[in-house]
Amino acid sequence: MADDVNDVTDDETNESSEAQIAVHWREENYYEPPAALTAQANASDPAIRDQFTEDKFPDCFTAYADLLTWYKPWDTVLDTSTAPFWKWFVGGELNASYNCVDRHMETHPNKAALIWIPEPETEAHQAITYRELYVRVNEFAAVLKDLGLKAGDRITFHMPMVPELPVAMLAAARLGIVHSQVFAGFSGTAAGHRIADSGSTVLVTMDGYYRSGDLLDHKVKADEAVEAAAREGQHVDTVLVFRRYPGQYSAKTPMVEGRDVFVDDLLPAHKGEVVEPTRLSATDPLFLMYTSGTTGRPKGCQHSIGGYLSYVAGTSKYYQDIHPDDTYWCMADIGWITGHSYIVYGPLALGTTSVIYEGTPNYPDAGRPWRIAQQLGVNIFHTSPTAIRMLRKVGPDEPAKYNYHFKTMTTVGEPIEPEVWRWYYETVGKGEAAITDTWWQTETGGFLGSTLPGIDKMKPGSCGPAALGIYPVILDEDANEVPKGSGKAGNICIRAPWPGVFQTIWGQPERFVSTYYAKYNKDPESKDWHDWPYFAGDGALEAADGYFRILGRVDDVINVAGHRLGTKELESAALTVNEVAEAAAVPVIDDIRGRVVEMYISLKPGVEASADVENKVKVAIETDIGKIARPKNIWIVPDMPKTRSGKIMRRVIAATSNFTDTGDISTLANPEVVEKIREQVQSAKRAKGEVPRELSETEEHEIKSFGQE
Ligand code: 6R9
Repeated sequence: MADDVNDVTDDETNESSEAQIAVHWREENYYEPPAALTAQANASDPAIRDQFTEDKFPDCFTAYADLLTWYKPWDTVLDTSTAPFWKWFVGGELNASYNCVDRHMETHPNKAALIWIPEPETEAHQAITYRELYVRVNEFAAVLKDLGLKAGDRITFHMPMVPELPVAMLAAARLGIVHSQVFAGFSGTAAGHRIADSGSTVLVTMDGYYRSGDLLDHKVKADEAVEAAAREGQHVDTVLVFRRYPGQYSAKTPMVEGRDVFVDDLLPAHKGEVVEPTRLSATDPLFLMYTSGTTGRPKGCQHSIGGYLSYVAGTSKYYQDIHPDDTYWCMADIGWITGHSYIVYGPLALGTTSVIYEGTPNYPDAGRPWRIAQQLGVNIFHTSPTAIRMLRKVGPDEPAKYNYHFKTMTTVGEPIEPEVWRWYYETVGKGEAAITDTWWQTETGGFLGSTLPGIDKMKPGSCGPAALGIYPVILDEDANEVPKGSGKAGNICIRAPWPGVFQTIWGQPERFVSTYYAKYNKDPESKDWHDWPYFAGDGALEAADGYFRILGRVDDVINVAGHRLGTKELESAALTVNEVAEAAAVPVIDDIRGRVVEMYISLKPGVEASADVENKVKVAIETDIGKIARPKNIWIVPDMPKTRSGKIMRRVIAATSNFTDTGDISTLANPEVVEKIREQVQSAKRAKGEVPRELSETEEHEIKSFGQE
């Protein structure tokens, strides 16, 4: 496969030519890891790093694979013969469901595997023991088997944060069915595109779920999804509908005869049924996780069974410091990679207790997370900077009111500001917990950069050093290494493969190579991993102490509250509105959500600007992608600033939306429009009180280089 796809151009690596910027920021003080944590930590001796030095690569990662139970051990740790489609633990056989369920059921059946917290506080939480999980996973696997699904088939889930989701994932994994969970907050249409892309014939959903106090009708999205998939030529035979309250239908949308089935109607026929886990190859795919990129088509990142599961087990052990007796709560959604790796697969592979919360963190008030922590005795906590900023804003004094004790706390998804970090550390963590700021991606399966919580000093705003066995390098545009301590930023790359790295983009192997490997590859024929640095698409710099500070995306991706939204996807959605001639999405710095989207629209000749058109654009984006992508503002402008070749200059409108200097506009075909747009947008924003604070140097850089070709 690799041979004919290596000869490609780097069509998605259009980062700014000034990626190598000098970045000056105040060096933050170090915080020592808490002594009590170190005393019990899985990684308590700095000598652990010696086991992962480059001369021990790739064999060092067998320490992670050894955390799993294998039917058959591997013959080759790393096979690079189809570079850069790396193969880990080749020849090995295992089953992810067996590793996350059966083996713990054998040793500690009565321990809670999952604790589910419904959003309404009037509903009791549900603890699901490993034995119960085993029963539920087997019964649902029997349902899937009955539908004729088998290893290698794909299945799409569009499920909220309920225990039925991990049950369904583990049931699919049991049979080798490749699951693709789409975030429940995404629209039916977005789910439909992903069903079509993956070629799924079965969709699994739920009738409804709670979000901020409302019981949402979620089933309606299944109907939209099936239609959207059909438009792309993919037929869905069966929609399996879990009911939020078994036996009672919570949605208004009718069931479709012959296609939709309630899962709770099917289960009794499979009561107590056992489905033997399928022996699968380590290199078989476990799941797809879709994410956004530079083009409109989402990327189905394909993760392997053996490499991925080893990597998330190993990193959960050393970086989250998970022990079997811990109560671990990651507040992320399972619809994102964080939930797959660090709610379901990592923690369950280690046999711990993983908490799942249905709702929003501040429902019914900003004390909710800390009440849950107190009630369940959560001692490891995991969330995003957006959630921390929001909880800090709405309830800065809430954590002190509750009696809980965290030993480690993770943050993931976006850079965290030092002030926010300090609130997390002092107020949420009560000064007792280590913070791990973990940098990684959907594509990478697990952490790439983070401190080891029991060993390393923390530095607010930096993720810390490279994770064990990960060898990053910062390269400039000419592939020169940007030395650590130089105060200069560049493109962060990972020199060597690691077991958690995704295997390919489902159905788009050329794009896999061109987006992630072509940029710094000198010989497309090379079978030597040294020739294939992984291009992460993030700007970063390395301080003299070897700690990395991640600056953000260098491609056309807008990171909203830790969720990656592709500008092309946003723009294509806007362009489905008949009146719209052109659309451009840009990021705006936001104190809670990190970045939010603003959309610029120009209309077809003869069409008048109106609130109606604005509304249509908003609805189109919500329908195509989901409410999460809803733009903060939609600006209907007379014309877009363009280059002479007709390309929209996104950096100019981004600067306008963020009240920063638009930079050089002398090369524009229509420079006069810039002033007009500025006047229109900035006066409207002033009137709404939306003038942002002064931007930091790196924020300013991001805005100024946004969308630059
Ligand atoms: C796990 C996840 C990946 C992008 C990534 C980067 C940003 C993630 C970060 C961070 C600064 C951190 N990012 N963690 N930036 N500090 N600790 O978030 O995956 O949704 O694919 O996003 O998020 O820009 O490239 P994903």
